[in-house]
Amino acid sequence: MPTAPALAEGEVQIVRKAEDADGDAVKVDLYYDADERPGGEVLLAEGLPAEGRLPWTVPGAKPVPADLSSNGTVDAPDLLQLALHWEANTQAAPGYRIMARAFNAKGAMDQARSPGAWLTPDTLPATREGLLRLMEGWKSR
Ligand SMILES: [Ca+2]
Ligand SMILES: [Ca+2]
Repeated sequence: MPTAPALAEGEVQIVRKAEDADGDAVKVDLYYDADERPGGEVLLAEGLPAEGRLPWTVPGAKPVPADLSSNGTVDAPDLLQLALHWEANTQAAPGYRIMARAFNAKGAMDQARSPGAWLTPDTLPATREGLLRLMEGWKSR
């Protein structure tokens, strides 16, 4: 689960680990939520084992080009573009949070939402996440 805002550019891994205080068997249901507010969650999978990972293709996820200056390469002008718009477009990107519900055999239930969201912006966001993505693109050119 994302613990902070993270760029989703395709498939992600939803990692879960549920524990029961007195060792009862636990089953987990996973949901996604397309906004910040609790409610309106959509079921992804139910009755999963307490521990494991689920690959998920985030709706609308696509590769985000790091070449913001459109000169064909990831370079210093892209960094300047990012700096000029720093944190101006953070709220615009759609994002998905994950919610997990865990049940034990006695019917006890607990739930948790991911603190962070997987973001699916159209362009590289001028945030820490965008900067990290830009640096990855710069290193690998
Ligand atoms: Ca919601
Ligand atoms: Ca460039």
